[in-house]
Amino acid sequence: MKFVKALASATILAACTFGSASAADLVVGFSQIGSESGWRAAETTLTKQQAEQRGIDLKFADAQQKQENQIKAIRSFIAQGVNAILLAPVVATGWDEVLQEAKDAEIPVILLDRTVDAPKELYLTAVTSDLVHEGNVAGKWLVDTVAGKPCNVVELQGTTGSSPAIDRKKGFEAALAGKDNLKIVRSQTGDFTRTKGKEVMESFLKAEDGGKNICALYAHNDDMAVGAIQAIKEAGLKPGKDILVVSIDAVPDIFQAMAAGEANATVELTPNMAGPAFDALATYLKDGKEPEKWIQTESKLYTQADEPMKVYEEKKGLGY
Ligand code: GZL
Repeated sequence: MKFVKALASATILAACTFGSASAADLVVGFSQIGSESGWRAAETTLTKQQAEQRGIDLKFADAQQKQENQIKAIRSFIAQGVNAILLAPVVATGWDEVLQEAKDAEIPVILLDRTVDAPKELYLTAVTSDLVHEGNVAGKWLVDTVAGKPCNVVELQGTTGSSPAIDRKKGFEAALAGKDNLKIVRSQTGDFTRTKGKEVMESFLKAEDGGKNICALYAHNDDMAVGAIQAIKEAGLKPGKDILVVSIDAVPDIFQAMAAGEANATVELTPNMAGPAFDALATYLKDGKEPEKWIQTESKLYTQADEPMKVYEEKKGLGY
């Protein structure tokens, strides 16, 4: 494998060295979590588009939300002798062994949109947003919006053990620290899906006097928020008014809800993580120059004041 690898890399390096425009001949394995949310589906679409534009042969594996399937896919990519691996890790732990196997095979791994609790030398770089900051922006929006009034908050967490669920919770709680008028009264995972988000919100409403005790919902992604909005309406309450709704991703559907007055704020997460990843990979393969360990993508707050239907139209075509 080593010899084949070296030959392949030499060919690629030669191509790159002589300034080939594309990353022709590159074979990259992509272990994707699944299609749990609109954002995830957009990330997959854009990753395939970015690969195609660059002449990269992308080997795609959908893990159906299971870490063992991701580990199997990575091992298969190693056996195929790919030139690099993209990994969107479903959870933060349990990656050291398989990442070491990729390193031993001299195959660089780039993390997309989530991080792992593993030594940084086991991956080339991570392309993610600042997940703590996203939660903090959402929390600060709520603090400013309730302006000192008492407010019981319910929280729909992302996938248990995933870095966004851990960090978005941390950031949100940091924003509420010291604000005695704001209290998180219920917090449970909705696994980043609409269905589960609706189900868990129904249980929150039942547990909190039909929702009368709830002033706001913080959802770790828009898909859970959209599911919860349905539950709030079915309980006879007005989402966006009786219960404020703040979430993260900025997918098109949350802007439709905002335009209808049923959602209040979202923090944008770009689904184009692959562009920066492929750029860093091309530089690394060409010059051997290692990128920073973290390539951070922007986070931007959107509210009802930001012409939601205009944003909806703009986003509709972008991979969603
Ligand atoms: C966050 C990303 C999350 C999105 C969800 O970086 O991993 O996963 O916010 C998706 O929509 O399920």
